[in-house]
Amino acid sequence: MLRGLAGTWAVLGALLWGCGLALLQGGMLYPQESRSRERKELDGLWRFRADFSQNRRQGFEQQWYRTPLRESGPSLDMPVPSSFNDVGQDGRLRSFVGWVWYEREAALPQRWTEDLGTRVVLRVGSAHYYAIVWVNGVHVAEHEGGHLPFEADISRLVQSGPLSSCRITIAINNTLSPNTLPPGTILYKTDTSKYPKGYFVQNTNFDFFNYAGLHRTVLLYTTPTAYIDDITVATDVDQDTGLVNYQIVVQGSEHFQLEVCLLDEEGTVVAKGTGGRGQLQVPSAHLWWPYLMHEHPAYLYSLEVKLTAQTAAGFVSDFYTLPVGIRTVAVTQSQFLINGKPFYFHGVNKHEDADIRGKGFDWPLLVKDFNLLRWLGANAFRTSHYPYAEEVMQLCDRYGIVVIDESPGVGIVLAQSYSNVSLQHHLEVMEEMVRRDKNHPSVVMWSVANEPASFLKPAGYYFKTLIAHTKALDPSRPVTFVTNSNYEADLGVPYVDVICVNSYYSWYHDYGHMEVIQLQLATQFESWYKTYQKPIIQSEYGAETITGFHEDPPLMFSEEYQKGLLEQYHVVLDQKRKEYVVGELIWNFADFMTDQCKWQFGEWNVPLLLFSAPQRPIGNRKGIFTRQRQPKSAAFLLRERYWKLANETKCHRSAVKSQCVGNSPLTF
Ligand code: BDP
Repeated sequence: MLRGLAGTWAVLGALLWGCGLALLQGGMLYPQESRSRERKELDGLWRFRADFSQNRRQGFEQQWYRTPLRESGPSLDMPVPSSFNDVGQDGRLRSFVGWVWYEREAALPQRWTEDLGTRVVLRVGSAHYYAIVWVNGVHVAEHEGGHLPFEADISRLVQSGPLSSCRITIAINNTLSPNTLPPGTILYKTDTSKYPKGYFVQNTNFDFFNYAGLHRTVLLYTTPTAYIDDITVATDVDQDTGLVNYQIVVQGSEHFQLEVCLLDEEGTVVAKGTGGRGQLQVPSAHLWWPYLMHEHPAYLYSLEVKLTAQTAAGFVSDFYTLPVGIRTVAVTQSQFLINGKPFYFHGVNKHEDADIRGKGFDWPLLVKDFNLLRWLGANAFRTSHYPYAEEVMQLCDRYGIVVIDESPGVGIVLAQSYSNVSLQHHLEVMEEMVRRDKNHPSVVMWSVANEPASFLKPAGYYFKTLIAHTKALDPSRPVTFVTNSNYEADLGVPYVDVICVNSYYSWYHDYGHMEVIQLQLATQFESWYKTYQKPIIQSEYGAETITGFHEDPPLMFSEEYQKGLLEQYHVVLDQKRKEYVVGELIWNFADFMTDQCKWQFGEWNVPLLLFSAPQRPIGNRKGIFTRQRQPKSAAFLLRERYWKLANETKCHRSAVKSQCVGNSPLTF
């Protein structure tokens, strides 16, 4: 039986999506080249300086943005995209908290500076956490939040005189407060017998390193002065006809025409339309199916949009092509449906994290990760615990990897982080996130937070408001947050569509006692289901493992223990997935960096010799792959399981067979 509102997305979503859009001001289309648009990436070496002054404000006091950075003091070479923390040899930079300054010159093509019909935009993919941007010393943008893009129209600046280049300065501050997302606190240590004057540290309540810097591409792109500002697509299916509802926002002209054209993968036009809003009908549509669920997963159409607009300078045209996957998402009391078929999430939680570059975007790493995901037979991941790079989402669309798209709402555990100031910011972050990711067919659910203290009194109002707002922004997708609270105490779960629950049985308690896992896990599922009658995803489970550490019978931290613990979970998951459990996501895809503390290893009394190079006694080792993406024993176990699950839940047996290439664990 379809449950209330949740079950009606497939129908209502298509009708209501226009309402949500009204809440979103301005678009954030991925910058692409087209007949009317150029793009110039500014990746490479930037000049860099960390402001080590006592109050971290010397850069503002001396106005470092007014002149080239080399004139106000020494600077370093800093690669972009990359975190700044791990590339240098200065230990102070690794744990630096405060303002850092980036700068580079960008050469400007003559047409960009002379053609007043060209709009030049500066776009920053991700600057963690707070950023201020100047072009030639003029303030052009400010942005809060480290994981989502922002941009500034700099046409006037670069077209104001004969310029062949411009100087871009970006100041970034990684300081977190109880009201930022994620939250954090600065702790001043005032005991002068132990700490120098003004000494402070930053505390966080999340388990990953607070890498900072310019993490994604910074670029310049152009559009005509009248341009396609935003496109929103919501799809539906009627019998075998695909319905593509579209809405287009134009800026820069009141007088324009829009033509839209939907092309299949062969380049054949399958539907056409005109105007800023409408529905395209695609008879015998190829649906967008998840990886391993269909013989042709991830089918993408192309929506070509052409704008012809009247401007003071005459008629201009703008072209933008959006990949479109036709699919539906719905939730029942016990199922998650994609295209009306039960979908079981078998996948991973990830982090944007790697050696040296930290959270910096890196194509080889990205492609390696997707190859590993497909090798594993994973059909889904959660963007734990913040939105990932846009290129990641694009690959998910192309490969059929289903995404639970999570906001940076991680570590919301202090009462102050439930204040109105925090809530207002969280609502804005959800707006930015929905605006950026709304058109990805791979995104099937929004997660507004991870493991908040959802048992605290203000959590009820907070999550009610946050989830309602997210649904208003996008009525076409279910909304959740990931909980580790007790089912009786959780005040946020009444508002979610799918219950996502994390547990670490026999890891954070009952150390070494894997024999209790089945009972505890079954009780967990039954309690949640009895209370809410909503589908459940085991959104995290796992164990820390040091590659090459073997103990049989299994001991904690050994490869055998990680495998054994997972196997205990799988027994219960196999029972409950026949009822209402709709997914399992391992924690974690790969080992990742965390703050230094005694927690990760010291407390566990693991022999020190285990930490000889290349192992380091830091970081979270719950990966089924190492940080360098090499498999631990558990990866092979999961691989066998995921391919088996795919085989059971596929729509067509041939679907899996055709993709079961190489040395896949399945036999036919
Ligand atoms: C969960 C968190 C995750 C941690 C994991 C762990 O959601 O971020 O890394 O535990 O402790 O509570 O490994």
